[in-house]
Amino acid sequence: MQSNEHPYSPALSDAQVHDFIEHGFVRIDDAFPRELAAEARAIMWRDIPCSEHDPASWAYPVVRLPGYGGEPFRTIANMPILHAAFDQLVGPGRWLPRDGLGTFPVRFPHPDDPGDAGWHVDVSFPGDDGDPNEQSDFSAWRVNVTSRGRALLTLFLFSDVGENDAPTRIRVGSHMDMARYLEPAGEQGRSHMMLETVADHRPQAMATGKAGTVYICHPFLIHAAQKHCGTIPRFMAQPSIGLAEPYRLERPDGAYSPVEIAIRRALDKE
Ligand SMILES: O=C(O)CCC(=O)C(=O)O
Repeated sequence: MQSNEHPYSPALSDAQVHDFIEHGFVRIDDAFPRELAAEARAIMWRDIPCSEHDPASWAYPVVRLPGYGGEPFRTIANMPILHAAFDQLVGPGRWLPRDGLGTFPVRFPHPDDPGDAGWHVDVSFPGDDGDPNEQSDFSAWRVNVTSRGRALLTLFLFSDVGENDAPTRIRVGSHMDMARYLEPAGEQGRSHMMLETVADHRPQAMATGKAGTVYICHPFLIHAAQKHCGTIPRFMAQPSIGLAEPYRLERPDGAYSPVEIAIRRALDKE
């Protein structure tokens, strides 16, 4: 496991950091090599119950593959440009490097609704009333205003994703609305959130790009999957980046990260 104790040189320009604070995400092209994306897809096709070369066999709108560790996933998760960006957005030493990437929702061109395309943020902790033996039941998991347990949401594109290829939909700037929605719930945060209408006035962006593109998102960014209307299956991982120490909305030394600055701005703290 690579350590993140030594800061990298900056990967993002000041303008990109500013955009991250305002819009809630930043896109990094060529964050990892296309060749590694192809290698990873070949591994994943072995676990998919249909044939890569026979579209007639694509019987499902979405197949969720379990998390992958090992190569090439470990290398992709730990590209220096990504670590450098995490340093800039979260703070050196404040986030946890990953061994691999989490689950992959692989989306296929298919007439059926995928059934999992609602607007949401990813939940990040089980809550004190959760059954410790049922940690895999995410239905009661929570999010709070300091994003306990989650530094960032990331979207790693493993196939070329155009407008028709089920790009993840993003409500631009919705992380600000989400911060305001979470603040009254305090430390315990919220679960079972219905976010269809939260930030629905915001413009939408699509997480398109070539294989090798990574979107780094504020943990409160409201996003949604969508039906695949193209021709090539879409491969994407959406791992969370964990926190090495909690985010803080009050720091005596004023050393706020861009993630914290966005939350503070939403709450009129700066
Ligand atoms: O597949 C996508 O585009 C997004 C999926 C997603 O956000 C999720 O599964 O939580």
